[in-house]
Amino acid sequence: MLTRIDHIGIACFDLDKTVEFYRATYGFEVFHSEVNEEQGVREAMLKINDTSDGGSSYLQLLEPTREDSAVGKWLAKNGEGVHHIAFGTADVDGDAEAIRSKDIRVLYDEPRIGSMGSRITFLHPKDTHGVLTELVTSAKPSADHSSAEH
Ligand code: CMX
Ligand code: CO
Repeated sequence: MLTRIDHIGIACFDLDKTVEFYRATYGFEVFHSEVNEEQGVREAMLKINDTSDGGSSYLQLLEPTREDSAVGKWLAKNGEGVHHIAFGTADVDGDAEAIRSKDIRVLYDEPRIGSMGSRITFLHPKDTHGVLTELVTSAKPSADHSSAEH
């Protein structure tokens, strides 16, 4: 079950300048930052709030590490802006399979590693009314306690 907006992914050309914009304009601070080579991004997670399912909601600021990455290609075509939305779930495997059975393309056979050790997968934007959609199960044990047993 999808129980929160885990994050909104925002593509930018310069992560440090964009982080500074969000800090100076809204007061949001970096909660976590990392490079994910598999996804081809340098990213900063800005925590917005905790959620009633035991998880949290973030903004995910994304700078490509290479031009041929998903974010690099998207930026070259569209410029900066909202790149994807991510829903949080206790059971990314089960939810991805349920969605796949509705003939919506799930991009990975098995979830991959995302921010902060989470497990992630994506739905093809051409099958979701134009919105690149990510599903996330947080690595944090206290998060998503509504859990896979349902
Ligand atoms: N939102 C909406 N539509 C998108 C899109 C996006 N973010 N990215 C691509 N598209 C559209 C394109 O506009 C294009 O449409 P048209 O054919 O009508 O022009 C179509 O999808 C194909 O796009 P493309 O530029 O040829 O790109 P690819 O097919 O090579 O890749 C996708 C598209 C979704 C498969 C790829 O972006 C992907 O694998 N994304 C998942 C991984 C990812 O985004 N990682 C970065 C974030 C990591 C994280 O969140 O942790
Ligand atoms: Co994301």
